Formats: sequence, C-alpha cells, structure tokens
Amino acid sequence: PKLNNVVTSSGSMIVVSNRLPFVLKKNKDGSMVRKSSAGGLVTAVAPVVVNGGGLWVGWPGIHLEHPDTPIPESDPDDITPTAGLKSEKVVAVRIDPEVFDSYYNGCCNATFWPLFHSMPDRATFQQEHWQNYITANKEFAQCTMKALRSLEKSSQQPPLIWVHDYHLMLAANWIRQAADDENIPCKIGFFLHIPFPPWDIFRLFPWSDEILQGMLGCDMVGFHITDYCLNFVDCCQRNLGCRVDRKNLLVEHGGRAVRVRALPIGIPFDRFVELAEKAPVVLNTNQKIILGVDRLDYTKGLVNRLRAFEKLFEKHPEHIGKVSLLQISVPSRTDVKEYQDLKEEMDQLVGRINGRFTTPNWSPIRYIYGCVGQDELAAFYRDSAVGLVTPLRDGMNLVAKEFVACQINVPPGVLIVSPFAGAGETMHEALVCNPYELDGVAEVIHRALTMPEDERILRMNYLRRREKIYDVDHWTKSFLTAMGSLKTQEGDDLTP
Ligand code: ADQ
Repeated sequence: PKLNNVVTSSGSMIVVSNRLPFVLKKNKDGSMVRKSSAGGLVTAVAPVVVNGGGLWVGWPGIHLEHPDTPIPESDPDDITPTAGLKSEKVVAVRIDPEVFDSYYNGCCNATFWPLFHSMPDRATFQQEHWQNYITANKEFAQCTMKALRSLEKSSQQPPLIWVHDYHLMLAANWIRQAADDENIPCKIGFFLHIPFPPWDIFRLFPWSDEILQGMLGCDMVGFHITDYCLNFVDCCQRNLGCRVDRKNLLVEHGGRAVRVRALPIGIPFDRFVELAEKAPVVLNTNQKIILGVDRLDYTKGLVNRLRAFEKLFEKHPEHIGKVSLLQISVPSRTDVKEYQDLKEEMDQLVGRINGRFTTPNWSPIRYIYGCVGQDELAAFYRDSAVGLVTPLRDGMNLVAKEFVACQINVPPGVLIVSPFAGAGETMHEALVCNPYELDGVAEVIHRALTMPEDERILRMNYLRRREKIYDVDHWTKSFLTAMGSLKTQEGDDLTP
C-alpha cells in the first residue's frame, strides 16, 4: 500500500474485544491452530495494532484450561492482516465456562442485545447474569493491564486502549483505575457497534447507572450516529446527574470531560469492488432477484420482510414468476431460545409462501440457511436487482454498504433500507421503508422493481461515492483523530 494509505496511531494500540481476531481450534492430537477472521473491522484494525507494536486482548473462541497455554502462531499460508499479529502480542482471556455462558449468552445476548435494540419485552433481567458480566469485565480489564504493562515504556505518545462493544461496557473504568494506581499513562476509547437506546428504555436495566459509570471511564465514547450519542448524553444527565454539553457532545464525570462522538463505520469498499469484478456469475438472470443477507436475528426484521414480500404478489401479481427473493441467513446464537424459535418461524413461513405461489418453473423464495463465501456473496450483491435491508433496529448495517459497493453493473440495482438502521440515516439516496408497515414495504419494493434506469444510476452513483470515501479505513482514522492519536503523514487528507 501507498504510504499515505497506512493508518498509524501515535502510541501503540491495545484492542480489547470479546473475541480475538481469530479463533483457536483443537486438532485431534490436542495441538491448536488459529483460524483468522476476515471481517472488515478486523482487517482495518489489525494493521494499526501490528504496525504500532500493540496487542489484542480477547476471548479465543475456546476455553483454555491453563493460564500459560501457548497461543499458536498463524498458519504460514495465512495472508490476512491478522496473521501479522504474533502470539506474544495476544492476550487470550480465560473465563470459567459457566461464568462465560452466563455473561455472554445471558447478559450480553439475552439482556443488552434486545434492550439496546429497543425490544425490552424480549430482554431477561437476571441478577446472576449481571454478576457474571461484572466478573467477566473484570477479567478483561486485568488482561488489558497485563497487555499495558508489557508495552515498553517510551517517551512517545501514551498507549491507546480501544474497547469494543456491549460485551465490555464496564471494563474501561477498572482499566483507568488500575493504570492510575500503577502510574501508567494511557488513553482509553470505546466504540459501541449497536444502537444506544433512549433513556426511557435504557433505565429499564436495573443496574443502568453502573453501565454509564463504566463507559465514562473512557476519554472518548463513540457511536455510529448522532442520535445514539444524544441518547447516551441524555442518560448520563438523567441517571447520574452529570453536567453535559449537548452541542459539543461532552459529559463531565469524575472531574474529567468525556468526549462523545458519532463515528459511522464503513466497509473495505475497494475490496468489495474487486471481489465483484472477479466473481463468476452464479444467479439465473432470467428473473429479477431481490436480495436479503443477514444473521438470523430477530432485530433484522426477517419475518416482516417475508410477509411484505408475500404482499407484493397480492398487490402486484404482475411480478409473479418474474421476481424471486434470495434470502441468505447465517446461523447465529443458536444456543439462545429466541433464535431457535425464529429459525422455526422462518422455516414455516418460507414453506407457506412458497407453497402458495410456486409454479412448476419458478418459486418466490430461495432460502439459504448458512454462511456463503465472500466471492459468492459479492456475485449475489452484484447481480441482484434490489438489495432489501429492513431491520427493525440496527446499529449501522454493513450489508447495505457491501451491496452498493458491489453494484458495478450498468444500469445498477436499487437499495431499500429501513430508517431504523444507522445506514438509513446516512445512505440518503436509498429508498426508505418502514419494516413495521407491510403494505408500505410491498409498495417500495414495487417502486424499486419499476424504477427508471436513469434514476437508478443517479442514486447508486451517489451512494457508491459516499461509501468509497467513508470506508472502514476512514472510520479507523476518525477514531484515532477523535482520540488525538492519529499519526498524520504527508499527503494525508482527512477531509475528503
Ligand atoms: P451485525 O449485526 O452482524 O453487526 P451487519 O452490520 O449487517 O450486522 O454485518 C454482518 C456481516 O456479516 C456483513 O459483513 C455480512 O457480509 C456478513 N454476512 C451476513 N450474512 C452472511 C452470510 N449468509 N454469509 C456470509 N457473510 C454474511 C453489528 C451491528 C451492526 C453494525 C456492525 C458493525 O449489529 O449494526 O453495522 O456490528 O459495527
């Protein structure tokens, strides 16, 4: 890469996330191997960690029996940026399996996930899960201190600790206290990948004050969009009585001013374009494809999407036989009952709708329950007429962005997005539909299917231009800038 494309932090970066950027798998002989993740976030952040001599703290995907179990180096064939992360730069968090289950499946995924997506009726509130969340966060904080102590003291800028997501909302405060006690300078930033809910929802959590105090241990707290920032500032004021500055997004706490910033995440745009350019054609192009790609999660609005699609044929039968919905759903959190129930509901609904409309040569829904490879995914994104992104609530939604990146055919397709996703806030030229109103969704799909070519071109050009500029590297840079830790280089332009 060109020098001005390399994102560099001025101090070493320690990333703290629930999962490490790879998982450990045990071979039959008991030895372990690393399998790197290739997601956009990991790909963007890993080089910053590696180049600056930083570390990554996280859970390795399996329960390690001994504290000094050696972490294997990456496979020699591994060419992902994570491969550059040497095992000595990894702190694998060990948590008792029962505590981990209660922290992760209980507090994170059965409480915070639904609550923060403004679905309190789906949330369970159990003191035991909360206690285990505290235990797990303390363990992450201790491992982060271990990482911090291992960095060589230098006269450079202080190390930068970047804590990720709703799994670790308490860790920052303990890290700050321990670092203060040991006189180790550091800066701490946090990024929440899911929405931050309004105060009236947030306060349903019985221990909500502690969450805010945990997050306020940071120097800067980042969210995808301004609405989430304002919700957070509001909660700090109303729950804790903090003095706040809504205009400049500041919260006063413990004699410090904590900065709150909207940092909308992007995707590795150029990588998706390249994938789309290379991927072979896999779809039968006689029919128009409407594409849905999601983790199988109730926040993604999949049931409503299928019902709205059924309405399309009722209202506009001219599409029967000509249009199919390709829905790809990755299995997710299969240990949690809500997710098992959703799987069953989807299976039944797909069966019912297909039973109702299928003809000998055509069926309305093609449903893949599984993960597809990046090449195939890029081909689906490229060759679909409509990208249908209709979550009931979503922090950002990367699928909407990946879809537009891959729309390299002329004329292009149309993106439909829910206003309740962060992406709906920023992708202004997409068609917007309210996923709760099924007739409206059906009409918007009809409008997308019948949109004139010149309008499609115009909308897609604007959408693609924005995502190309505000890609995931831009996001990493804006985080570093917000922390005052971006090492600027000649030719670097942060204001595109
Ligand atoms: P998620 O809820 O996981 O992320 P999203 O942003 O859409 O949602 O990211 C999903 C990723 O998984 C995409 O990169 C997509 O390509 C991939 N994916 C989905 N289905 C797939 C399939 N069947 N096969 C292969 N890959 C598949 C959380 C928040 C979001 C926020 C992100 C990033 O919930 O709101 O945008 O973090 O901050």
